[in-house]
Amino acid sequence: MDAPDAIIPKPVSVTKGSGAFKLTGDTKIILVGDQPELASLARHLAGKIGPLTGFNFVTVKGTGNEGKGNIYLRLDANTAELGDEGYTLKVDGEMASLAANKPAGLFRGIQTVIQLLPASAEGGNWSIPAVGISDHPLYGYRGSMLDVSRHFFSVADVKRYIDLIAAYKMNVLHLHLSDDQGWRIEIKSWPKLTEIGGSSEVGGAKGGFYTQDEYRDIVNYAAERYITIVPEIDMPGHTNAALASYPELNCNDTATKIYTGTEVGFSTLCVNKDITYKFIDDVIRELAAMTPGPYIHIGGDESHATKKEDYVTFMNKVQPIVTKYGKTVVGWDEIANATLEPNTIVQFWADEGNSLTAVQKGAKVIMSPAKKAYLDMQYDSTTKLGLHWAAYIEVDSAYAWDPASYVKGISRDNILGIEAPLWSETIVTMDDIEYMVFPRLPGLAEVGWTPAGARNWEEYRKRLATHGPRMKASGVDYYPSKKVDWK
Ligand code: TNX
Repeated sequence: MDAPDAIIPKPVSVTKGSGAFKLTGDTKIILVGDQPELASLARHLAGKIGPLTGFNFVTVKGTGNEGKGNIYLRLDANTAELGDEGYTLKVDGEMASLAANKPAGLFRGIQTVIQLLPASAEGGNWSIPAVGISDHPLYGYRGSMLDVSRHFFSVADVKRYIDLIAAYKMNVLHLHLSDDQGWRIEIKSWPKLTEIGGSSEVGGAKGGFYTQDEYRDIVNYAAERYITIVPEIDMPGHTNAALASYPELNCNDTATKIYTGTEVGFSTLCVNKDITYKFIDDVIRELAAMTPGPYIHIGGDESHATKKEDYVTFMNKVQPIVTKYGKTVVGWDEIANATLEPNTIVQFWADEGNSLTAVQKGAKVIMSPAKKAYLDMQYDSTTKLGLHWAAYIEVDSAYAWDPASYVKGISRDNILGIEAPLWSETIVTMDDIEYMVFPRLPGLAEVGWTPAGARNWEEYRKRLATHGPRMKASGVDYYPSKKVDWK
């Protein structure tokens, strides 16, 4: 299969030309425009294709008329109709020109350029096939979630995860920063959250947490890849780590014990105490101050230990705290039972009724159906890692669904985008992450990028097969599904 036919996610329009542009040691990356972001985009491209090809790509500013033999990166208002992440790419026998209205579009286009190069080249023939591409995403929110609470993952692991999802043009990483088993973000006004609540994880190992500087480092690393970090503090349930850290957050003023199991639904903040809202205000204030992105996720799932009326009272009090600090609320679908703030976003995971209620209340929805998008679900009954309470999800099942017709009554206009969460009850190492996430994530990235009418499993599985060597070259331990004839 020719490289232009194998791009994931599938571009909106691809026209193949004849011939190819051969990269050499003399190929320059030429930046057309004065915007400072161009330099870091060029560094990103050179940082990927330099080590791949062994060439040292010199980056220079130019006019665009430097002629053949070069790769051009250009910010161009003429591509505005393709949106903030759209781009055009023109490759002929002499040069490659990437243009976009915004830096994010150039970053997405760079991923296409990388995929047009072979994963390895015999005889050093590093050529980009002649092609014209015009491309832009269907949904503005295309993300994945990493549960760093059940098992903690290092800053280096999170950065690697960011790189892996960036290659498939995802633009959101949701970090599940607190749960019963661990509190993973430093809050300076409540230091025991990490001292006690961050000291353990599922199975009883050491756990860990991100200092505020480390969190900012993750945020910046993601931003350089045009990825927004969405931090989640899950509440009022899934809060044992906080309840173990501070007795006053419990209704009986007694701290709970550290929890290292995997049950859900047993913990709750004390909804009727003022200190609870002081605590939340402090946490959200500090979190908002270190989060440039627009969203703060307040969880709200499986609060089985909270009375229903208490849950509604709680969510009605907490949403305004988030908006007070200038952020938009995101919550799991149960939050639809509360009065929703005007911009609150609801993340569908299990309950269609809740999600329909949200839409009826005017909320936008993030589609994360557990039966399709949950990366912790096992592929089949022989998979050693993962769970299967929602479904077994083979690679074809994760791919072959349409967010805009999955729930009757929720259509394109109601949907902000899609997100594929990886819960980590059974996930301990980066290798575990890679095995569960790949190869399903590229398909889910395409679900968010490419219109459903342009997607079909039989065609996609052939494209995915050609990504085997690419994943291998990146050291990704993917699950070699029998549904794909791997190359
Ligand atoms: C349900 S999904 C949960 C998580 C678990 C997950 C395991 C959601 C909002 N809550 O607490 O980790 O199932 O698949």
